[in-house]
Amino acid sequence: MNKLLAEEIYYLMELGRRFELAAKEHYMQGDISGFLHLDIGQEALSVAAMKAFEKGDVFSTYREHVMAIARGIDPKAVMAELFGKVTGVSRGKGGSMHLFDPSHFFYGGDAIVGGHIPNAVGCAYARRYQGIDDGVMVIFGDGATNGGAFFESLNIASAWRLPLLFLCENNRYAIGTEITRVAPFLEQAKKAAPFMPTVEVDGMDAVAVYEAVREAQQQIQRGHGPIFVEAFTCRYEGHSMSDAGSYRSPQ
Ligand SMILES: Cc1ncc(C[n+]2csc(CCOP(=O)(O)OP(=O)(O)O)c2C)c(N)n1
Ligand SMILES: [Mg+2]
Repeated sequence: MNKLLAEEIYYLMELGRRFELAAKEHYMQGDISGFLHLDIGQEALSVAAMKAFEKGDVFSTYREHVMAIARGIDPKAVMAELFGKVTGVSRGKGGSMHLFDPSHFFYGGDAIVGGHIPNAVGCAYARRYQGIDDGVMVIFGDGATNGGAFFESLNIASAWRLPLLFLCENNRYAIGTEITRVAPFLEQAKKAAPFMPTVEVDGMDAVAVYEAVREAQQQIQRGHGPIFVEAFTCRYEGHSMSDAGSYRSPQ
């Protein structure tokens, strides 16, 4: 990675952290209503994945403010969306969980855990039909891999060899549930392994994430079908602003 890109990634991580801290403050003051899920701790993963996957379509979870900013969406439009203003990226109708901007090929933000994965499968199918080969990336948490929509998506994306990059942000928790209480193993890539190549990476290492996502995008662009990247990360805050996070030790 060259110095300029490394500096840009660091700048975006720092901007993302400050954005999230400002959002937290405004939430506590009552300026922002509804749900608010902060990305604090996971910025290396969010920023590096976006910078690596610069061209192509992106579908994400509700923990997506930093991704939207790293995608190139104006931070002011993201913050305005949290405030429910018409100047927001989704015209104030989406809120924190539904940042949506087709001009940046960024389709959310989705409040339904795993609900956006089949949407990304459909998009990958459409893009191949259209002859556009940039690829599609879908980002989801470890908890989403326990849902039926996830397995159905692995199945059909694999059967049809779709240009789809599955990116799992494994922060070990689905709200207060530690992943190994509801899955037989920590590594969720094992669920995808029968269907497609899998890669595991340290999600706290921006350079490693950048390289893994870039390489994965090149693979799907070659028409070899989908690929699964799992990045291990850590959210430092509670699941959302309504979670005190008392079920975890500081360690
Ligand atoms: C279908 C569905 N079931 C349950 C919920 C409630 N819910 C919201 S977030 C969440 C945890 C998801 O955890 P994970 O996928 O690991 O993402 P993370 O929040 O850790 O980024 C749950 C169960 C939901 N929004 N949608
Ligand atoms: Mg999780």
